[in-house]
Amino acid sequence: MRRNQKFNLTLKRFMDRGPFLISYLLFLIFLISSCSAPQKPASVENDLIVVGFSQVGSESDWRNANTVSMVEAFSVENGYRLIFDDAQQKQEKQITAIRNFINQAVDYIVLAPITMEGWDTVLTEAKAAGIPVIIVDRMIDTDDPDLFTCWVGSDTRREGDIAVKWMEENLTGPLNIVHLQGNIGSSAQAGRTEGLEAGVQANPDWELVYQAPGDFVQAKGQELMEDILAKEIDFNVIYAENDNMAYGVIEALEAHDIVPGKDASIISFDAAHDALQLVLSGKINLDVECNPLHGPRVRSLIEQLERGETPEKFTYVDEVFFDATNLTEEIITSRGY
Ligand code: GZL
Repeated sequence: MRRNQKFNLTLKRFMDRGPFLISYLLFLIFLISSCSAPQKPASVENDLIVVGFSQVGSESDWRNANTVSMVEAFSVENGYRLIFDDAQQKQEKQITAIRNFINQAVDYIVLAPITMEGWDTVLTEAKAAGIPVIIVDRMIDTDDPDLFTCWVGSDTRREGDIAVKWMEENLTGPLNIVHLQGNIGSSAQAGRTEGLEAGVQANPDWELVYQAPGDFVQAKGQELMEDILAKEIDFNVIYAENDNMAYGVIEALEAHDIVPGKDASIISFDAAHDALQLVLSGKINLDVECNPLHGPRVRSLIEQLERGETPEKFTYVDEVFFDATNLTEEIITSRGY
């Protein structure tokens, strides 16, 4: 549906809502016309592609880098007006944001879903409104693939498999593994957990001695590590499902004179800048990349759709891993996050 058709639809909805809204609209027009601030010429505003982006939150270095990438991609200079919503890690806030985007008749909805379940109802509303939905980063679980146009993100099960293969090749068993998980029910947590649990099944001298959700948050990672130390659980490997939880683990270990990366091996995910510095310093033994720079990727998908093309339904990002053998300061400074 074109933007002017949407405008008519929105106007109809507006007019149907009675005289109150009409007088409110007249008040708003008066208010805007009396503002002295220079307004962009209507022709420019009208030609911008309006994108409503529902972001998970700001829980990690990864998430913040993802937000910056999206904001930079959907700039006015690039021909977009971005309506950004930070859901503060609450699915209900994401659902509300999507409904607001529908009411504003945006041209595209981009959703970074905090969890896999619970999207069918609101995405059905978006479909009924004729607004294409692009899913970015994590996956959703739905029986109706027509509820979203396309998806771009990481294969987190593959990330877990990369970590397990590295552990098999570089760590000598028996391994007593502490497992700190991300948001339970997110595809990022599910994939990395599945990878580790398959590794434990395949290696008889590996044992999961502790498993708990740290929600991808540094403070929770530190809290869980303190709990493990207080319980005097015997461990020699920590598998943290993101860098921020690994930062918290390292703080707790060092507060107890335990040398991270040596007294206990640390496996992490994301490969954020600060974490790669910790790989260089030997405090993190392996960091599996999960690339957050999705802004240009999502913009490319939208531009295909604007040209009337049909993008791939699923686009996976190529990712690598970093350890002491393949990481340099130059690589760290050359990376975008
Ligand atoms: C991964 C992404 C995860 C990161 C965390 O695709 O969803 O969420 O690994 C982030 O750092 O919080």
